[in-house]
Amino acid sequence: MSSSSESVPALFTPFQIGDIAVSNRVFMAPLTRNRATHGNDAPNALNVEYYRQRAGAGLIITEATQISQQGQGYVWTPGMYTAEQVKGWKVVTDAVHQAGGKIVAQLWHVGRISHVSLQPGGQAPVAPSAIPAKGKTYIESGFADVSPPRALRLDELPGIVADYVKAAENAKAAGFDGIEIHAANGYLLDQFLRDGTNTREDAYGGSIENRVRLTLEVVDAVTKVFGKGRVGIRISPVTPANDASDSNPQPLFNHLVAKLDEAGIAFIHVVEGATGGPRDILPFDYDALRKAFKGAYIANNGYDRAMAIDAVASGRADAVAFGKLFIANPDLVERLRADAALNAPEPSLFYGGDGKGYTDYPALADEAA
Ligand code: 8OZ
Repeated sequence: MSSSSESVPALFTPFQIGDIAVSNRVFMAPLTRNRATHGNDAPNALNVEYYRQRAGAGLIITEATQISQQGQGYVWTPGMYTAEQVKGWKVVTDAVHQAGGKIVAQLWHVGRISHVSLQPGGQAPVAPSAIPAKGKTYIESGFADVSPPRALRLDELPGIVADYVKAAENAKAAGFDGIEIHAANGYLLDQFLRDGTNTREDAYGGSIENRVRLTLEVVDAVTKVFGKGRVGIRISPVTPANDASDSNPQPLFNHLVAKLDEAGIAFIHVVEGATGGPRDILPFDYDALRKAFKGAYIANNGYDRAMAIDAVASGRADAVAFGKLFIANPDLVERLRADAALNAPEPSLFYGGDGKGYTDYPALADEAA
């Protein structure tokens, strides 16, 4: 190996993720910020500035974006189902591309993690089974308990898949480089995957083969829109987020990832451990997923510079997605490359509000000025 290739860690080198060429392997994780336009949940000029500032990421994965009103669970999260939302996103993707970045949209249905005030007609949120989650959501008036869900009927599931397809078509029209299916963190697809939330007795519940069915149908359907080289998925095999649980996650996720490999999609994005929390909450063999999948493996959760450099250098991951560090450091790639000091994120400003704690974190260049 030449000395120059030894001096630049692979983390900072270009990579081809499916059909998407990225300039480095420091990715921006999806981050819910609740700053879409009030009233229509369309991205706005403030959101454009936020993403433009972070275009140095090898790949930006947008904040979770609902595929339908039924798929919304928190106030002021952006959607991908109206013309106004697509128009707003187009300005975001243009800005990121102009700044040399790449961006995929994370497509989201919250399932039971919602509140009647956010649902069409004030109806109950939907879920695989009518099992309420212990937890809170955030609505216009502040934190509220999530509303008890109703079980989706078998004849409603094609409509859910159709909503993903429509959202994928919209994401394509909005200029995204691809999409990430959100199948993590206890939202709808994860509720189908894991047996703590799925007690169905039809073809979508019971066996592992049945519980992965809806996720695989969604993957198959959106792949027809974007092509398999521009589709990825986020999973979180052991996270307890949103009251999620499974009695035996290793065979479940081994099977899912083997099927995703057959589908030939571009990447799996894996939340290792408890989302935003301890990495070692439960034993799980992530390398088994890595080995079962020929596409790219994006690692996430609690990585620092040394861990990320090691994960990519060792081949354990192709890229690492950073969340909180990207909130506070718009030029995170440059800072990590230079081993420069990092700004600390301000958690009280994560969800909702204006540019404070959103677009006002300084880049190194601003600090020098
Ligand atoms: C934090 C607050 C609200 C939603 C996730 C989409 O955990 C989220 C989320 C995170 O995937």
